[in-house]
Amino acid sequence: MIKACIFDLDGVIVDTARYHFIAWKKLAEELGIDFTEKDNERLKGVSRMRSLDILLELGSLELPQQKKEELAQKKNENYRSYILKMTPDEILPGALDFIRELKNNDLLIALGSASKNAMTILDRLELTPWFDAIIDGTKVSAAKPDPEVFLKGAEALKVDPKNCVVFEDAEAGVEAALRGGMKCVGIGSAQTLGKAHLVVEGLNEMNLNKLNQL
Ligand code: B16
Ligand code: MG
Repeated sequence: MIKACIFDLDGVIVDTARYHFIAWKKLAEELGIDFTEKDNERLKGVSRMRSLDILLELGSLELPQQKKEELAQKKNENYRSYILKMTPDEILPGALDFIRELKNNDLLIALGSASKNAMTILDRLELTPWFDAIIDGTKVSAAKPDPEVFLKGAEALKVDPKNCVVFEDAEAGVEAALRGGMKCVGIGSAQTLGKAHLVVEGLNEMNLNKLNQL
């Protein structure tokens, strides 16, 4: 029986990937690295530092830790200049309706995101009050596919992992949910998210009926 839903943020509730892309692209240009939208796909669901490592690998650049921290901070400041301008119009289709349906039926909801900017984004989207628990990149030490972020979500909600469903757009996130003993709905293509119990294109395709059939 499903008692709680845990949502990833980027790619599930909102599409921040384009802002991440603009900010990483600017940094790449400054470093003389060629960085395409296809390369950006590899950064989805991955932590900020790991994203920078992937970018540097693309340019065959090796830098000392302190320099890497400076660059990650620079990228984040640029990225934040975009997310600070976000509005509730940017909530992905169907997300708010589905959240509303869950709450109307007494299900609990949590956020399980790798982003350290998740609170800012939820506030900008005016979604914060809907969440019973928020676990973001500031509260976890192990990145997806480690299940830590989702297990902490279940724990905060006081719900057994087997009664939780995770919504995820990244392959590593699907794996994290399954490793945590939870049900998982993949958001995106069945080709990459095939291990999930169900794959849909977006939350606009979800409803309580489908949830209860998982
Ligand atoms: P930040 P999610 C992830 O969020 C993004 O998909 C990923 O591209 C980003 O690098 C990561 O958050 C860290 O974000 O730089 O804001 O801490 O999909 O787990 O909600
Ligand atoms: Mg994501």
